Amino acid sequence: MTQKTLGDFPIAQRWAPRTPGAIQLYSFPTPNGVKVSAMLEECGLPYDAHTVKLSEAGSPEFKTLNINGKIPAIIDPDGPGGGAFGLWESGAILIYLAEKTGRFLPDDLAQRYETIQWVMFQMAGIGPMFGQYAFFLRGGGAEMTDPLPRERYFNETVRLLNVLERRLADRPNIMGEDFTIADLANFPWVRTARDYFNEDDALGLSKLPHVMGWLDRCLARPTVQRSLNQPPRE
Ligand SMILES: N[C@@H](CCC(=O)N[C@@H](CS)C(=O)NCC(=O)O)C(=O)O
Repeated sequence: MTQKTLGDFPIAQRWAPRTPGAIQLYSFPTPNGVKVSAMLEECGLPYDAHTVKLSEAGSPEFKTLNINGKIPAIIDPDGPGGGAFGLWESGAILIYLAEKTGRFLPDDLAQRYETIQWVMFQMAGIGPMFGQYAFFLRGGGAEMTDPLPRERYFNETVRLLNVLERRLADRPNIMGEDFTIADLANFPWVRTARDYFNEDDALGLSKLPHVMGWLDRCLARPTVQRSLNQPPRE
């Protein structure tokens, strides 16, 4: 089978590569987007950051790369086997980049799967629950008079934050001494909760010192700082 090149991906016509040898990132600096830009920065991998506005995620051009119509997505011109390789779902991208570089995912099998477990905790729990809470607090669902959905997602958001608090009570990072993709998956959503959903300490973050200390340490990393507006909002 012939290997794909970047030119075989129709999305490259809409968002043109500037550095064709670099990983192409199609994204927006939302929490899901920042997970991947932070990982690319941490790994020191060269990348072309293409701004895909959320209104463009469902466009036919973007869906040629991600049939699911959501950012982030990447094309690695030097993918498995040497050909160009497209990938979406931020958790899958984190694991892929970790395996590609040998970084931020422990080699020991038990530790490796425990790290992936905390990535899945974010993908299946923190991301969807915080996202739905945001929708019923600030988005289209805020107009709803029935308090049930807002209360349900609020309770789940608080519960998940408290799970992280217990996990971080006796270790600096989710997996212990080492900073891993478990931290990279989780910190952007916790940052968003702190900055956008915690008015008057509604989520009780002031009572979660371990989560707040961990978030500050994540955000103090220069690589993470560089990732927070990648790709630029325009
Ligand atoms: N599970 C997906 C979620 C991706 C996602 O929800 N992306 C949002 C922005 S954070 C998006 O593209 N929204 C545009 C839309 O829904 O039209 C991932 O982690 O990659």
